[in-house]
This record gives sequence, structure tokens and C-alpha cells, in this order.
Amino acid sequence: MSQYRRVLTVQDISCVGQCSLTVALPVLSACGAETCVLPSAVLSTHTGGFTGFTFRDLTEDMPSILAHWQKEGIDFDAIYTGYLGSTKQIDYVKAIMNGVSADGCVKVVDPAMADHGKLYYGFDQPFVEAMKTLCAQADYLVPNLTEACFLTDTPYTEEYDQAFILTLLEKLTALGAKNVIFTGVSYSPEKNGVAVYENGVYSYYEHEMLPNGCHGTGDIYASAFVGALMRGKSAYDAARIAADYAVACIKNTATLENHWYGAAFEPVLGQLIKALED
Ligand code: PXL
Repeated sequence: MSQYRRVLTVQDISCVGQCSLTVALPVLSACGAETCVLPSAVLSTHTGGFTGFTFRDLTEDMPSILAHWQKEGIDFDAIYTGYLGSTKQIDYVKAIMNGVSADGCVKVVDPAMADHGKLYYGFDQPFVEAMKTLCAQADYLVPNLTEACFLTDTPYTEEYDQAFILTLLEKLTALGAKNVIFTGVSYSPEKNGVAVYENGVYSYYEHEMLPNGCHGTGDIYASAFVGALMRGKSAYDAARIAADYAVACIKNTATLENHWYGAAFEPVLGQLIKALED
């Protein structure tokens, strides 16, 4: 393998629910990257559909973890952030991005905080404002439509055209994000896709629209995108490979009964590995 990169991913451990670290670790490992983790919180399950879950916020552990890594001279080729546990934590994550980046470190921010027009349970406007400041540090920002609307103070709508998406992309880069990989962009009822905005240049990868979605698909997407980037793929190719893999995961999940809480991504990891070899 030509590229062996060390990635740090910062997101929660939802013990059950196939999202966040229980997705990012296996997907990044399958892509061939050394994967280091910084758990932002530990929950018994994710917050999307379960009730009564536990939540242990790990914000206060972050400064001493950073200090230890710095003492050991540990640094990372990529830092990829997902679901974060508190507004204060976002400041610590920014310090981590500045403190343990190797030369040329690629910073990927998935502003995992909202979907289907709504913030996830527990998030509020101050969290959105803090997330905007983290987006400013991103080499690649990976929002869905809802997150893009929250981050740009745009009313959420499912009726839009390319001009609307371009305006959102411009506003997201105005926050400071260098490039944007905008998932779930659909210009016709039968098609879904990903808009890639790289150095101000728009491109679009279209794929089929599936009748069902799955919880955790955003995490699968962002993890596969980072993994493909680490394998030396271009942003567009990484966006395409991640989209095809997310589609395969959703299709695989649709074959199962009662698998409502996440996507069955593991049985189709082979497809991702193969796509990376092409
Ligand atoms: O997949 C996003 C996500 C991650 N982590 C937790 C969540 C969610 C979405 O609901 O609740 C804890």
C-alpha cells in the first residue's frame, strides 16, 4: 500500500446504534488508515429514536489528552470531527486541530448536529454558532442539507434548485471552510447526489434515490470520504466512492427486518475496499 496515514477522529461512542465511532473506526480501518480516536461522549445508544439513553460528556478530559499527545510528540495526517458533546468542547477540538496536526494535515468537519430540518436532541442555537467557528477550520466540510441551512441561517426547504445550493456553498465557504462536500443534494425525484465545491469550483455526482434512508448514513459517508482521501483519491473521487458505499449500505439494510436504528454497513465493506483499489 502506497499511503499509510494516521487519522484522528473525534466523535461520540454510541455503544449501540451503528453511528459515530462504531462506524468511523471500522470504515477507516477498512480503508487502510491507522485510526486513533478521541471520544467526545459516551452514550448507551444514539439519540435518534431511542429514549432514556445515558450520556457521559467527556469535554473535561480533552485538555489533558491533548497535553499528553503533545508531550509524546504525537501528530496526525488527518483530523476528522463528527458528533460533539458540548459547545465548550468545540473550543477544545479547535485547540486539538491546531496542536497535533502533522504537516499537510487534512481537517474534515462533519457538523453532525441535524437532519430532516431539525437539530438532533440536545442541540441548540449556541451549539450551531460554535459549530460555525469549527467549520472555519475545515479543509473539507461535509454537511447535509439541514446542517447547511443551520450553518448559513437559511430557512430549511426541500424545494430547491442548483442556484439555491450554490448560494449555500458560497455561504459555507464564507464561514472559512475551504471546500465543501454537500451530501443528499437532489435535483429530481428519482436521483440523489453529492455536490463537491472545491476551490470555488462546483461539480456534482448523481446516484440513485433510494426509497428509504437510514440513521447513521452521514457518519458512514464522512468516514468513507476521509478514508478514500487518505488513500490519495481526489476529493471528487472520494465523494463518489463514499456515495456509492452509502447507497450499498442502505440497500443492504433494506433487506433486513426491523433494523431501524442504523445501517448494516459491515457486510458491504468489501465493496468499499474494492472501489478504493480501482
Ligand atoms: O449519526 C449522528 C449521531 C451521532 N451520535 C449521536 C447521535 C447521532 C444522531 O442522532 O444521536 C449520539
